[in-house]
Amino acid sequence: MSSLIFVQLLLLGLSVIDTTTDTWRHCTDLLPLDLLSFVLERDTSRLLPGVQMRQSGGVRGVHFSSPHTSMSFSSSQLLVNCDLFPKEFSIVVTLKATQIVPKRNEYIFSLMEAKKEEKRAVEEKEEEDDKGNIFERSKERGVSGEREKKQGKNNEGRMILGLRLSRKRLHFVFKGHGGVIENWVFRGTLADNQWHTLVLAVGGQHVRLTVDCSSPQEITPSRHFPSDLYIQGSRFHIGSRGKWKGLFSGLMRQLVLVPGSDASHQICPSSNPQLAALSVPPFLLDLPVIGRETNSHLTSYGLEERVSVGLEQPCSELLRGQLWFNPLRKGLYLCDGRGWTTVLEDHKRLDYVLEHQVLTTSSETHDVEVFQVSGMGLMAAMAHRSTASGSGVYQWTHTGFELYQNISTQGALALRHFNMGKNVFLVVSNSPTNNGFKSEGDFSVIYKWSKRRKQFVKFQILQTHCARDWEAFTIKRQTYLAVANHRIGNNNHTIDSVIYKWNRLTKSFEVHQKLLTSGAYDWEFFTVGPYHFLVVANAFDGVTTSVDSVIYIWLNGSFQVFQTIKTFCATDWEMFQIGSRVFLAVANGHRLYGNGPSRYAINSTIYELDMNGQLFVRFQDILTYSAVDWEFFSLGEEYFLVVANSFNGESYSLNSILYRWQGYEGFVPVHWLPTIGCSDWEFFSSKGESYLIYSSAKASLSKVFKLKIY
Ligand SMILES: [Ca+2]
Ligand SMILES: [Ca+2]
Ligand SMILES: [Ca+2]
Repeated sequence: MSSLIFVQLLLLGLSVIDTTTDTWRHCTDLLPLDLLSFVLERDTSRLLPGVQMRQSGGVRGVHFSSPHTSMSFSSSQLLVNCDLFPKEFSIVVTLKATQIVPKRNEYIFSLMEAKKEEKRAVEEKEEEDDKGNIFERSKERGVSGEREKKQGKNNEGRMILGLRLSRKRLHFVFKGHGGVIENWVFRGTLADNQWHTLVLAVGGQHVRLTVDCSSPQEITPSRHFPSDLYIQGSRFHIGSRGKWKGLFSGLMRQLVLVPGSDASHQICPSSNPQLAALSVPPFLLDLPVIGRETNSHLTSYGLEERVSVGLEQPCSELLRGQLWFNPLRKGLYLCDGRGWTTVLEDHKRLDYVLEHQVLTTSSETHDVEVFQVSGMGLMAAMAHRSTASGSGVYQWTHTGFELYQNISTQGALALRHFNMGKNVFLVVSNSPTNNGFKSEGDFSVIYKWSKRRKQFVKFQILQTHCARDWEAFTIKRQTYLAVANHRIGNNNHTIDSVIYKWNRLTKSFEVHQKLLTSGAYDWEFFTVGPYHFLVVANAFDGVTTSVDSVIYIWLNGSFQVFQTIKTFCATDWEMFQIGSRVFLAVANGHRLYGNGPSRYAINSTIYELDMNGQLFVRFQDILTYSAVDWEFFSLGEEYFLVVANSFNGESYSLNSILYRWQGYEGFVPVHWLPTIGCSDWEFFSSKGESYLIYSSAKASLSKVFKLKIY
């Protein structure tokens, strides 16, 4: 890292550098960051203040009614674990701006420094001279490389970078070398009341602006974009620079920051270049058809002004003819003077996620399992940490899960149900060793459901070592159990995990095969055609979290190595199929870097089975925050993955993210679900409704979400 920066500084011809630069971290391995979705979707339970949904020319965008704080967020929420802005990147914007009055500047977005409390007298003087707006003093002399002499006001945080629009120009403004504000200018009228998609690509030697996928305007500035643009403590403001002055007055449909590459190659050519899309917030995507073909006079303004957006409001005679768009339900409704009638509702699609139940548990929970028991209906078993009340079995009722049975456990980490014949079993691991060296009590218990007593009763005890997962499967009508032994004592991670096989004669599970694992965290069994696979998530070998996880294949009665895949504190493998395609997703927990702090914001990867090569190959990387579980499910014709993000390096309260399969583009985020110390997600259905439950390893609660489909 440091030598790379050094070479770049030589190229830039700089002689004086801040010596802290080489300890600052660049943002690397970043995926496209959808800034607009991030602000709009981070709270799906309400419509954000300061923003309205509007439609123009049959296309939806958001209008900013104020520079509200809801449109602002700390850069560290998206640019995690790094101090410097990416030195190469592109920005994709789709907007529609009406004519801007001369000398007015409007900000599409900005990144502002942290506010500084103290001001010096000298700066106060300068501020008076400045009359508050440094940019209006800029004289644009040429196409490129405008240099701002004055520096901004110190008391309210200065601009690090921003994209602003004036009547006939687009300006990319940033803090250049030595803190001098640079202003790169692209001529051309974008504020013409038409939709446009812009890609501004900043590279090492040049800057390119592509408008509507036409040939780009390129400038070669005399001074490059800095490779050491410090962003710690800074905030993004979408549609403004955090104040009324400069508020963007048009409509915005897309705003994506793409680190490391020129996104025009990803979105162009396009069949609809003015609306070429990389990532558009889901609720702006669906285009309601409202008689614009039939009555063209009404199209442009009259009708648009009559679409309101938000949560339900009363429909009265006053509002007759008013259209209302509900972003939560993604429905369009018409007020007939007495009530709302449905104009359009999106069918058979996951539209929103409702909190259905907050279940208070006796202690924190490491694992949850949902299953059917005949005569009882749907049940959930939860591995609770506390010894006092042990773990719990819950029964599903019309209001949600209710505690049904306590199971005596000590530091339960994992559980799994399985069926043999008509019998239901539950295996639970105990790990009191989790808190120190203490080997007694480090075992797992298999319970069998007693139909007579309507309880789980103890069936068999197996010696395990801080067991993190149990997997049950059948091969040729034989039942097997695999345990992921995490460690023995505090330090010994490279140990045997064990495959047990059911013996019909002794009516017990017996050791079938031992496999050497490194801090094993999860087993996943799956079958493709005639082949059976078992994959282990290896988390830690005692030195590093960067270890090989192993996919085994069943050959001649035992598992043999099929493929190894490098993982980083792997905690979960999830296999799923979409059509005939076979995928395997790993949840990566964290990466260790020498003696420095661990990185929790890292990629988790989805692999796809290449049938010809007979290997799993990388399909998509997804940025996760100490991911501990993937859960795949399908609803109607759609496929989803939800990730359990557990920790971002600072907090356990963060969003788990629900991704939707978009075919060629892979999985894209569609819902942000607030969680605390999320340890597991499970999908289940009951009476035609679909639900997700998550458990918390940091709070004594679990939450059930209902998935609404229209
Ligand atoms: Ca598993
Ligand atoms: Ca999983
Ligand atoms: Ca799960």
